[in-house]
Amino acid sequence: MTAPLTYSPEVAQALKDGQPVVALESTIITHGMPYPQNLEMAREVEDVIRRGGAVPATIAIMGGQIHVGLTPDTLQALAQTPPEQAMKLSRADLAVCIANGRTGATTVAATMICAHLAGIRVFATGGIGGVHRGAENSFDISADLQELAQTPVTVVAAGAKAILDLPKTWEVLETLGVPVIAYGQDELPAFWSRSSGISAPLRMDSPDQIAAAADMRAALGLKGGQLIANPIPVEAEIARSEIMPVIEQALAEAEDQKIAAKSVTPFLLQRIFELTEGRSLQSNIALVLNNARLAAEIAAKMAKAA
Ligand code: PSU
Repeated sequence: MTAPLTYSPEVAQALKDGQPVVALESTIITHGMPYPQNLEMAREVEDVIRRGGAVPATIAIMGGQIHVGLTPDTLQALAQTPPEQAMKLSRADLAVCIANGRTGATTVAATMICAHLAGIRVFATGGIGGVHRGAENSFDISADLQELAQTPVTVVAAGAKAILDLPKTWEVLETLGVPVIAYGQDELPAFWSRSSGISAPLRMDSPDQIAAAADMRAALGLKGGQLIANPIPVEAEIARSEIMPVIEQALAEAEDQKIAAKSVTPFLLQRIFELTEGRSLQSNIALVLNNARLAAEIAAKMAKAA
């Protein structure tokens, strides 16, 4: 039995020709942003990748298949699927969803698995999952971290989402042996803000360096990927001093309402959206586009080196 992969014609051709391809996830579409902004973001991000000279491959599970590259109609249908009708897939539930013919959106972890199966080495998203605040009691740690430790895909994100316990997230990544590389600055970014107050373990300043590091990891036989922490553009950022109280309020509400497990992140993103009157969503979209731009450049360097 082989993995049931269905490629869009554009992605199939690019992979066959060794052209640069960038994977994109679908949980950000179904669970991370409201309609219609999610659809606009998904379309724009694909355009940014095309303008960067690469081919976008948005990944989602439908009809017992892993779709790698979606048609415009499928993308629209996915963006309009209510979150409760699409499974939020990570490593644990990916196979169940495919085997049972259900519809599923891939998180960072599941997208990495599918991208690797398809032979795609670069993936752009907003922010990875990580160690949730209070994890010392809840044990809520995203499977995204383990995935970065075992699947060889370079993930471009604006850091981990700032709703998380960022210092603990970086500690776990270090323990797991994941290279965390800040792009163009010495400090780790914090999703909506460029700064986190935490210095980055590694720094790189060009797509060339990132592509070379990925190739070297493979040459050394080291498992796993690398995380590129790309700061949000200055004009789109929400300062830390401004966003932190909002995050605190959303977290307190989540605790009061006993929101748990996979619902925590979507709940917090939605509350922060309401509390910032939509600004957090504008920033989120801007950082995803910025990550897509860099991912396309990295994919181009990797394709050239191959
Ligand atoms: N980036 C965003 N918004 C999102 C996500 C990423 O800008 O909603 C999704 C990714 O799919 C990531 C998931 O894997 O959030 C993390 O969810 P959790 O914290 O439940 O592991």
